[in-house]
Amino acid sequence: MTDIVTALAETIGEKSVVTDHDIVSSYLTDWTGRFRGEAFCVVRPVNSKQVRDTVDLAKRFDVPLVAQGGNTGLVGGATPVKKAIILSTKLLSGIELDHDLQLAKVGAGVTLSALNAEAQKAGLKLGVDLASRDSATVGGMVATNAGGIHVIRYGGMRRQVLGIEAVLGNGRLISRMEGLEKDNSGFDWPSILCGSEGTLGVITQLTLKLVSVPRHRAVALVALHTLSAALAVMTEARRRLGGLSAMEFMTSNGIELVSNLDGAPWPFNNIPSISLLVEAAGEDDQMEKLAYFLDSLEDVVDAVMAGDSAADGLWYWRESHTLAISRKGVARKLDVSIPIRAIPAFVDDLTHLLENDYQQVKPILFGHLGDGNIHVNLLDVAEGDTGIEHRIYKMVSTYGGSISAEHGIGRAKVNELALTRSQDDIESMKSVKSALDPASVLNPGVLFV
Ligand code: 2HG
Ligand code: ZN
Repeated sequence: MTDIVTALAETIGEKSVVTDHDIVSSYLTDWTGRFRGEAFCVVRPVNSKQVRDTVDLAKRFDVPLVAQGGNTGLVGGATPVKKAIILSTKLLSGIELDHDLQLAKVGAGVTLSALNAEAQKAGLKLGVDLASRDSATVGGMVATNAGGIHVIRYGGMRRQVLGIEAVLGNGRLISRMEGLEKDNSGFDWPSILCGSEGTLGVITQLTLKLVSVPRHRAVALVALHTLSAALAVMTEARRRLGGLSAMEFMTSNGIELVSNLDGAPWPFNNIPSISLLVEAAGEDDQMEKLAYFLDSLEDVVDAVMAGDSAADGLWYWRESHTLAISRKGVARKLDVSIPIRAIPAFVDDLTHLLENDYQQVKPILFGHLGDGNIHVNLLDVAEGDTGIEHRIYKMVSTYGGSISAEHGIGRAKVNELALTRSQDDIESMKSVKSALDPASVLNPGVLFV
């Protein structure tokens, strides 16, 4: 009997099916190094027809199919739970821009940086931005409904998608690529597929909205004593800082780790308990506006500012967190959403829990304050201890938050979903899954148990 690898090679061509052990193994570990999987081969389709053929064969041979973009996910969502075919979207790489309508038609495997490099020529960019921009693909960003650093201004990935093409698990090709701003002719496929983590369909192409690149920006790094003071700055910024485009917070543990990278000197004499990064962007010079805004604030211990290209120097402190943490070990990554007003109380409770029951654990908290999104990174958790995550997620649920703000559920949180989604909710999601992927070939073990 023909095996799946031979059938794939015969159908979509040997060149598109990789079996070389070293190459295949580079797809089998997630970015964090925490999740590993096994694969029969890696398929690299160059068009939607090859994707469809791959899905059909996965169904015929009853073999799981896992789509993978840049492999930058942090919850193991693109690393097979059961031995699978990995479908790499990397060669789905077309980019077509409509400058006047500010739209991009792109292959799912286009990286965010590649899209922005093209869009930049016309003074445009994608509204969503994140530190893994050089590797993260737009298909993966839609599949996980990525958020990033400018959600406060432009919204997350869901808000950027005007059209989608995907091969569903049932083998059907959905193509709604026209980029219609208005289309109420039934279910909205971008909404259904956004955040579905490769469990309903393989995204092949997208029509994305672009935004104008603001001519100027200014960034301030603000030293504060407390998170409540940071929330007060945010409330004021929302009210009075017209160009507000980012509001990110960091804590002293994280700044210390980034300092150890020796990439730049920390701009203050001391490391404050809270550092807030505030960015304003717009058509006119932003430095004066931001300085005026900062001057009007109480509770600011210290602040430094940088404009335009120098702003990246301050962003360095925020964007190097993930790397600096990974240099210290494999962290438990709890990307949680908390109702904004409850953030200080939640962080207090979390600190008490760790001080009382997990003294050896080193927490690093940072994230997108404007979105109520805290990246709780935990280093030095005892191997095999899942109780710590469960207790924190339970705490999140008592605050009315979500156990995943922007990274997804993946494999990492699959047993915790019921903490912040009801049984009716989960069963209804499962019904959608079995309608669109009846044989359950797409990414089994991710999102649902
Ligand atoms: C970020 O905001 C990313 O930098 C990664 O979402 C967060 O490493 C993390 O926990
Ligand atoms: Zn983030």
